[in-house]
Amino acid sequence: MLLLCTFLTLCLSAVHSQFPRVCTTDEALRDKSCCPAGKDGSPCGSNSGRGICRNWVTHVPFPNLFEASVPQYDDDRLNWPLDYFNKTCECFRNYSGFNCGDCRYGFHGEECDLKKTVVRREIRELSLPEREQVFRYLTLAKTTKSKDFVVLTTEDRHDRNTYRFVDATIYNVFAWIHYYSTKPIMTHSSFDYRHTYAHQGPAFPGWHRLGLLFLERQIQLLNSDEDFALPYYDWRGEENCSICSNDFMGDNDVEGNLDPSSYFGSWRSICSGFHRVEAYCPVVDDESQMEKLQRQPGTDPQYDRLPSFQDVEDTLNLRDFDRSPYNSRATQSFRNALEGFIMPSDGMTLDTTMHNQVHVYMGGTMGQVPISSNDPMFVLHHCYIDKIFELWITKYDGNPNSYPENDEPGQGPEECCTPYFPCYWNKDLLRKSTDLGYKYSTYQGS
Ligand code: KOJ
Ligand code: ZN
Repeated sequence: MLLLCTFLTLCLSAVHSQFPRVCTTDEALRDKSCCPAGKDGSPCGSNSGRGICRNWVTHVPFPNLFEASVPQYDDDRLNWPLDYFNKTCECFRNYSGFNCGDCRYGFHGEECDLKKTVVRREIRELSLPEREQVFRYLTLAKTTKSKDFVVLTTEDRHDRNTYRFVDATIYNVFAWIHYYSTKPIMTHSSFDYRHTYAHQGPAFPGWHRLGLLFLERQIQLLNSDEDFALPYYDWRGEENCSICSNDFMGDNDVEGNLDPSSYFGSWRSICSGFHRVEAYCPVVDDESQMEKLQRQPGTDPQYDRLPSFQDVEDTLNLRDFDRSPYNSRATQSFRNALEGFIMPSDGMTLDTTMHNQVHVYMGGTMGQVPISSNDPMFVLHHCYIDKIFELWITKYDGNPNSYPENDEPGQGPEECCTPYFPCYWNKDLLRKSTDLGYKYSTYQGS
């Protein structure tokens, strides 16, 4: 019975992100078609009514970027995922994934008709065996090659002939997704640093929510543990990082090296060399070239504090999800205070607060946007950011209609959250977390 369950779980592999291995063959890329066979052998599982292969419906382009006076763009991520695929699976009912072989988040079972809700708890709420299990699962994800996904690497983003799809471990696919979203947008002659797909706009909370769902689901499948839930770190009012010790996320030396004997002491960062704007993830398959994780909590005198209880309360008092100009200068915007570009207390003064403040407080790997997701601290931090997002949704009855029209590339309400695949509309992540299969414990603080 156990064997059968394991077999079924493996067959229903989760397929929720770029790039599906089977869609990166020369043939699939040439045909721009990603409609792989489902379990029944037919494209998108069409013979068993799971889905169909369909032409992509084009989305509204980004008016600001395509005005006649601005340079031409040839960034592969614009109008996601059209540069790669214009034929994809449309899955019916609760089926999901690139071949409709999986269930939508929040559903399980052979017919994907059973609802489930896992509970994400504060890391200090877990017993020692529970915590060690989380760390074991994360380590297995860090060391197990993804069978469903590959990642993109190139030394020269302008030359498509140099693009290569290569193997990565499950955790590294997750880290790569964040890396890829943060690269400046490429024009024919230069790079546009003003926009990014996951940050500085209304997509920020939902984009990170989808990343966490992806990692959580991958870990559930890897361990045949449908109940697995990611933990969070509620950093409110901490005098120092109390989980930066060897029984939790690891101690570090004065140079910022994680203690080699701590759980994550031997982890290395995929996509080191991130500052090279013309490359995608240049360091991807040579272990020895990858930097080890670095962390220096509280050592930068400018950023030596974590946000307070009051900061979180003030952020939750901002009623508007986001406001014009929908970037890092938006005032009275819940999203911009949560992301941490304005002070929550007045919703106006530009400062490094909340989400950004925690990144720079941690320093090292966490403080560098393109590679921050390599540190599992990123996962715990972003789960708490997602909990605050969820508290806002509950307080103001947030729903997809609360998501604003805006001109940031890839951040429109009905644009695909970039680079996830298959497409999730940005606005569809602004909904109750129980609709997506999880909720948060009520943790009152330490
Ligand atoms: C890392 C990130 C991020 C912000 C910062 C600090 O991933 O989003 O560091 O500004
Ligand atoms: Zn981020």
